[in-house]
Amino acid sequence: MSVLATSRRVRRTPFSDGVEAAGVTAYSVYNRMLLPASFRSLEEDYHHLKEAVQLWDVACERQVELRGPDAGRLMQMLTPRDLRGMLPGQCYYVPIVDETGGMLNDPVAVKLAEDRWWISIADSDLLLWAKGVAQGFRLDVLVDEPDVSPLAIQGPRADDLVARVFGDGVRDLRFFRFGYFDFQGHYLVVARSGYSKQGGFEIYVHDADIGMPLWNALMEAGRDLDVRAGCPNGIERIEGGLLSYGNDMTLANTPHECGLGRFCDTLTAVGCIGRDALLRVAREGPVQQVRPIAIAGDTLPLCDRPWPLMAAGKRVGQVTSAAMSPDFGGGVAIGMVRMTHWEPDTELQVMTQDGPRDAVVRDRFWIE
Ligand code: THG
Repeated sequence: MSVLATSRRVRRTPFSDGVEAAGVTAYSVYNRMLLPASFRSLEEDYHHLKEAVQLWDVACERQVELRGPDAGRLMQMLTPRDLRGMLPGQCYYVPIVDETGGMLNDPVAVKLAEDRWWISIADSDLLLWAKGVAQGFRLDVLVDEPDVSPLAIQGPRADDLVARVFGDGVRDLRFFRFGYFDFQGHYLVVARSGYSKQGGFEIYVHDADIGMPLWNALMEAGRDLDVRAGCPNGIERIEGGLLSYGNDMTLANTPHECGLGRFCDTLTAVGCIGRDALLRVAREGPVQQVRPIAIAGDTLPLCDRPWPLMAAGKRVGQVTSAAMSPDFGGGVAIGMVRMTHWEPDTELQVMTQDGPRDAVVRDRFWIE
């Protein structure tokens, strides 16, 4: 047992007071900011997320704001997803790649206006890359990190809870769309999105000072819905196949290896840095790819390091996220598997720090 020493380098969030009052039991660090990792236990939090509604302090999903006449041009330089059809009010999940086609980040792009975007980033310093590209190409755009902190409301009762605080209008939001909704005179971006498959919203809390008033209002309004503090749940997100940058993929992987080829319009995303490299990848196809992996047995150690995947004594990939699933009875995992062994039903062995386990490649994740 150890404690996390905090300092200015490990930033608190506008919701940290609420998270502490709710009894957070573990933190991670993400974009140099606190990210709650557990409240009661991974399993209890999991069941509650699937049955009720939770508030998630995901302020660590920092925004990189692009503002100015060249904002759209810069955004398209950063991603191979074709943004030409994207309208203000829409969010897109976008791979961000470097000049070799390596994954730099996998954020949600939020188009506020033609000349104003937020990039809601995963755990890497995308601000520095965006500033470098903007300066290197002499673009007319401001790139900075605004005072915007996402608060996610996730779970089957999310619609009822958010409607009580922001009005019934939020019920009409479609997936990955956002609108502006009033909270105490502040018009906040509220999107139907979030890092779970249980449904819900993300509120982009613009101005740290309203963080705790909003947190408290949601807690108060949801008392009879059994609202609780929660956080992205390691079991549920594996069941849903949601990738974690830095864990399931890194700069060493292309989007196609990550199963994100459907978000790459390499032929039409003109201007994208790394487009030539991705054209080659798209033509030849990846030689390894992310796969759902089922692991046999009743227990699993913490997957805090890559676990080699073996077949006939040879390494054919690795598992990078794994947990015991209460609902699916067994180990659920995300792995990167070489093409010789990525067919569904291929039997493998996974080398955990507690010894080998039988594993099998699946044809789909557990939650669609
Ligand atoms: N929300 C916001 N910012 C984020 C995340 C988020 N930044 C960090 C991290 N999460 C980025 N990674 C992801 C990964 C998956 C999804 C969103 C962000 C996601 N995927 C859906 C899926 O795979 O089912 C939908 C993808 C689609 O079809 O467009 O939601 O969660 N603000």
